[in-house]
Amino acid sequence: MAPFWSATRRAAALWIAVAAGSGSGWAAEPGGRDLGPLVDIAGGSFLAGDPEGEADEAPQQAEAGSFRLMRLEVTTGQFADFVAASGHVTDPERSGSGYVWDGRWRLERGADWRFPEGPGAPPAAPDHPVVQVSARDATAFCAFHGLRLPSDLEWEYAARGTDGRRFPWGDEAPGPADRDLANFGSLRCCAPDAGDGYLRRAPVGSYPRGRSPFGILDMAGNVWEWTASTRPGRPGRVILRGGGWGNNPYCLRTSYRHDNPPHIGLSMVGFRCAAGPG
Ligand SMILES: [Ca+2]
Ligand SMILES: [Ca+2]
Repeated sequence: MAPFWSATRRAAALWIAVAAGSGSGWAAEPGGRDLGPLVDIAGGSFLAGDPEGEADEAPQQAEAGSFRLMRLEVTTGQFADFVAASGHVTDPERSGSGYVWDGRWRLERGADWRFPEGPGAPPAAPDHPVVQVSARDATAFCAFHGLRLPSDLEWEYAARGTDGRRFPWGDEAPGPADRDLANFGSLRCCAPDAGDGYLRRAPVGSYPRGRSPFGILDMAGNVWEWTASTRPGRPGRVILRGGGWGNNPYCLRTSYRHDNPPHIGLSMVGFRCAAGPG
């Protein structure tokens, strides 16, 4: 039996044990929401990087092993079930604040995964990608389900496949006539734009035309995704991939990287889990 399913049964048992005392006000589903499909990705050689990108995007042939990756970003609902079952307290909850974009990045008191823009703003929707979770929180969620975060290399392979395409759907950046490819913004950092239907986070899987060659959704945009990899030359900084709702297409490229410390949460950063080698 795959570790994912056995982990889900473990989650169900734990939910029964502790959900009654969680007191979060969030409705956790008995047994826990499952994580949706994990896509089988056969290993192979692929063209990584982008000749028009940053210094660390020098084109090169790379080798990826076989693994599996969630088809969708982890949702707030799935994270609520995890919290109810495990009692996990996130880094932003411990520190008392998370980073919010409102024309600039600033620490907002009380911003957490339930209230990503702060306690005075609307709560997160269950079908939206969870945000205000640190790399450590993301790692804990994946481990609870018997999974892990994807590596930097695995993430790029899953986003672009073997042919060196610059975006999950092909080489062309999304333009005014291509507003159903991804949820993104109009400045490198940052300018939210509702032309694609959403100013901030969109329900996961809202842009099927933007799927990767492996059929994985939202690899460009919606929320940045934590990886398991640290940034070479920047000790202690964890690589993020894919761009988010406030970033322009330059940051949505399959080879573009950003990095952050592992203990902070932001309103534009989430994750998805991997398994394997598959
Ligand atoms: Ca948008
Ligand atoms: Ca994403």
